[in-house]
Amino acid sequence: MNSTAAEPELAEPYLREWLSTVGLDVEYVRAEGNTLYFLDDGREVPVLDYAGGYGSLIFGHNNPEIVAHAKALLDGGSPVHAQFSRHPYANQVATALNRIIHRELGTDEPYSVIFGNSGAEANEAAIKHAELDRVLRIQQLGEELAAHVEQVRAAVADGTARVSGRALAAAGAEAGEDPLEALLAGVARHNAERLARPPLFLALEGSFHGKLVGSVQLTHNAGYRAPFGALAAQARFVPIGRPEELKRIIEEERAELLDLVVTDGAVEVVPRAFPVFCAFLLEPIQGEGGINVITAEFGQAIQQACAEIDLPIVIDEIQSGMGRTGAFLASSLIGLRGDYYTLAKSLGGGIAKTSVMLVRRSRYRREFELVHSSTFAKDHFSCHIALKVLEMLEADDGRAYRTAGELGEKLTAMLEAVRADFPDVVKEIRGKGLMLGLEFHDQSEGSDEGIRETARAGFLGYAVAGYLLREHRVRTFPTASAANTLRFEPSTLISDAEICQLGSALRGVCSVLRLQDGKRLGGA
Ligand code: 5B6
Repeated sequence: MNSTAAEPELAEPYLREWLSTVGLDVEYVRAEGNTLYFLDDGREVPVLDYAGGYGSLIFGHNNPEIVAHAKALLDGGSPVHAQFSRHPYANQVATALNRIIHRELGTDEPYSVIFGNSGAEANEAAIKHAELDRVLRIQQLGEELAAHVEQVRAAVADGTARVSGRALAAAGAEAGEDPLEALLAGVARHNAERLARPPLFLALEGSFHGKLVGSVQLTHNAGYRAPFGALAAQARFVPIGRPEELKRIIEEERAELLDLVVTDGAVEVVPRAFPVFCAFLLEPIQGEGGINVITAEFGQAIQQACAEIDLPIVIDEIQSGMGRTGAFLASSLIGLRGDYYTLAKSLGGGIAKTSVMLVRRSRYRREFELVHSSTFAKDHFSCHIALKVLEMLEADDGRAYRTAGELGEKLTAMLEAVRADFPDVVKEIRGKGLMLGLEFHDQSEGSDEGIRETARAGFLGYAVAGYLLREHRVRTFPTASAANTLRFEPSTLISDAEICQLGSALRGVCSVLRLQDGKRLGGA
């Protein structure tokens, strides 16, 4: 991975320097199953990969069945790009997704599918669609209100209604020479202020929904989000497991437009709910946040609160979905139902870059197809790979889901055993299926200066990852948002021996931390 004079290293020098500090700057030259290989003196060295492309490899690196399918597509000269033509294969992906989702959710409402190229792009499509829907709802509300103003004008003009002091007060208007004009001006002023408000999103603390301009505003980590706050709509972040906070935020932000009606000869002001919020985005299991699992109770509280204000829920299954937790959608395991779903990562079978945004038919706006597109989305190659992946997940009556669940239990049992042996080092094991996390106790008061400083700088997890790679040839990472938590997202091909290898590696690093052997750990 060293740069040469002939080939200067220009890409991300800052990131590279940092990776090198913790010993993660390795160039991998080959990959298969759960193994990546780098070269040492021309010899291939295997590394057991628990990072799994951040959850992109449900069937492992270069899965032979998927690779053979890809080769056949390329050899057959399949038309990768044929925009603005019929895409029956994209319809097949949509049909397959609907079939699976209907089975898991026990519903038959169809979901329309919009294709993209990355996870963030799928979330941006959901954000855009939800905003289009909100804008069209506001437009309809505006038209109703305008029609009512005309009815009121007519009723006052023909003497069948008069403006009451109560109506003027409700509109914050002073009775002048012409009470109707004063009322209408007060109502217009009130409504214009509400209508000028930008949309607001709800998301969870610890969330990660991507790093593009819209989605990064729904990603909780301020380091990623804050510099770009002026570029897009903002979110209010709800602490996990705190439904009362969700209610408080909704209450704090709620707004009403003023409508006018004629009742018993009087013009009255009637409040109408104004959709301040655009959507609530959430991951059923947070990845970047440090493997935080949403409980069924909190899921239900969110579902109910959103239903009360008719707020669509976007379930981001980009990392947790595609069978990783033992079900196609992790959210189905807690009975949470989304108006939208986003999927990416493993949908591309580890070789294609593809994503989808699904929106339930009753919320779908056909106009969206005219205002949203992407050159590379919905291409023949990725759609066929996605179809293959879905077929493999569903094969043998869903064997892959069962395998993910069973392997997850084995992996969890191993991680719990490590915790039981090192309760002073390991704080908690979290997650479901093949999306697991191990949190270390805080080491910022450790007796070894190196370990203490590494922990204080927020690099403990990366130093641990460097150690595991160097000493045990195991690849796993923490996240920028949860520096003490290692993540394990292997494929369904993980073997008992590979689970044991991770166990030994973790015991190794736990001993280093217990003994406060900073030299051995290495790090920042
Ligand atoms: O495909 P894309 O990255 O745009 O997907 C965004 C996204 C992700 C996700 O997990 C969820 C739930 N929603 C949207 C993708 N996560 C990617 C990720 N990448 C890194 C670290 C993470 O914790 C998560 C990463 N970090 C450093 C270098 C490269 C990747």
